Amino acid sequence: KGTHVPSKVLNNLVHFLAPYEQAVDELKLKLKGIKYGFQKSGRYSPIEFVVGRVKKVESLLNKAKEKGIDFSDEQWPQKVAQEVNDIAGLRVVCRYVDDVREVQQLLQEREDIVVHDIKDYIATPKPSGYRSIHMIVSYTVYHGSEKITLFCEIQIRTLGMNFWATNEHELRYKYAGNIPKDVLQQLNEASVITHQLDVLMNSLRQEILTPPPVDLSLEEQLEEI
Ligand code: 0O2
Repeated sequence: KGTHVPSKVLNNLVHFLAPYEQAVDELKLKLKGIKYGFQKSGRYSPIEFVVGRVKKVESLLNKAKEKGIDFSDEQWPQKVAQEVNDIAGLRVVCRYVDDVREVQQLLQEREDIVVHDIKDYIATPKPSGYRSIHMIVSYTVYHGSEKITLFCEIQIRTLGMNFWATNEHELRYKYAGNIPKDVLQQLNEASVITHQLDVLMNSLRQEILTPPPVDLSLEEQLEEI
């Protein structure tokens, strides 16, 4: 919609995005591997679900333009790969805030991804009320005969933060970025309530992870006396 892009540029874009598609596929599988690993060994998984996407062309061209990179620029691919870090985006959604921190820790310890930057929008939410951890990492794919290292963005957030962000994103899209004041006010309130819910639920996590009191048989109770 809107932007007219010459077909030669579009062809180059498809080629440019291919390794990012591969990175998203591989990382999605690897992040899901964390969840399955916990589950297979009968442990509580800090990950509820994982999703991933490659940035839509329209959105990519707009973001590049915002950063002063026009698609007519010969150096477009190199500059965009360097400047736009969320072309490959993964999202890990957790139940509790402590799980978010656990996943963050697990990812920081891995050897297959290199963490370049962490934006902690949980400690410091965006003015919109948005909360999440954004990790900018580099990841290497073996694509055809090439070895390519790319930037990827991994977002980690709770189910509550995800619920809020999904609604806010849709409203921002609906109003083309100009959300009316009263709706913004409601979103802000929803963000505060979501945070309160996250804090409350996080204390339930302690309950869940503490084993239930042992129900001793009558014989065992007698032995304990
Ligand atoms: P798409 O393509 O539709 O998924 P920056 O340093 O500003 O470049 P930052 O702070 O990581 O980078 O955030 P940026 O680039 O503004 O946004 C990256 C992604 O984070 C967004 O993708 C959203 O998924 C999420 N995000 C950031 N801020 C908000 C927010 O206020 N509300 C919501 N709902 N999501 C947010 P896009 O831009 O939607 O791209």
